[in-house]
Amino acid sequence: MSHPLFDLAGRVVLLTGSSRGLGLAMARGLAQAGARVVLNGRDPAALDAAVAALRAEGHDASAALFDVTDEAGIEAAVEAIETQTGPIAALFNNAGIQRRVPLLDLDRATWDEVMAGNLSSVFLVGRAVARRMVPRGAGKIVNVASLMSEVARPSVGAYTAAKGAVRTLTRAMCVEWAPHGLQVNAIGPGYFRTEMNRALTEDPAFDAWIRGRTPARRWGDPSELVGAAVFLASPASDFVNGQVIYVDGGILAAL
Ligand code: GCO
Repeated sequence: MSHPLFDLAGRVVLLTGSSRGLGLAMARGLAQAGARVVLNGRDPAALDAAVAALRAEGHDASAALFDVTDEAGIEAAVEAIETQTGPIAALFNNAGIQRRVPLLDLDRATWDEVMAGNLSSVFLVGRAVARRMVPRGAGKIVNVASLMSEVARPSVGAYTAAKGAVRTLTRAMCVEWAPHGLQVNAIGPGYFRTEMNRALTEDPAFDAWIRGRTPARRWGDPSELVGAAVFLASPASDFVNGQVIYVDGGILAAL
């Protein structure tokens, strides 16, 4: 029996980029806490497979196929969710892309792609959902930042810039929407075993470096984001605003 402050029964939660990885793990955990999860992705097959898997586990899951960089598609999808599934109680802006290229070699098109997928998407989907939450006087928006919102490493400069902006956009959303009853916060994952990071986890030298730099001496498992996700989607966080909760094994605490 969960504490009533963490009960998500009946709450509609939209998670962008949730066909796999961190997004799917958070969706599964939120559904386990009672939420009616709406998964999003651009690949119909992957999205349908993810929804089917959650339904097979007994959860209330549905699909919303749209590109988080397509303004018109976002608007149509959010309207459809609100009318067909119900008012969105929580939005997780989780979708993101990684392009590992040193800044000296980075072309403008790749820079723009990273900014669109990691930052503009947070604004566009956040604005569409907030336009419906604000009149209701309630809603939760959780942006997925990163340990790269605070620190940098070579070859991921565009991603780092975007994730740093996600941290401050979270504060900007907070100051404008908290007066209307919304809570806007972020989760900052450290290094997790995901498909996006396969090139890193399978590199023995990088794997050793991360284990050495992380006080917990290991990579995170996507399921370990569920606690922070349920907290930020639930009544337990009704007076938490503009914050980033880092789930990183301690790496940001360490020199
Ligand atoms: C990298 C990784 C990192 C983290 C991500 C999680 O190439 O260093 O992709 O960016 O995995 O930031 O928050």
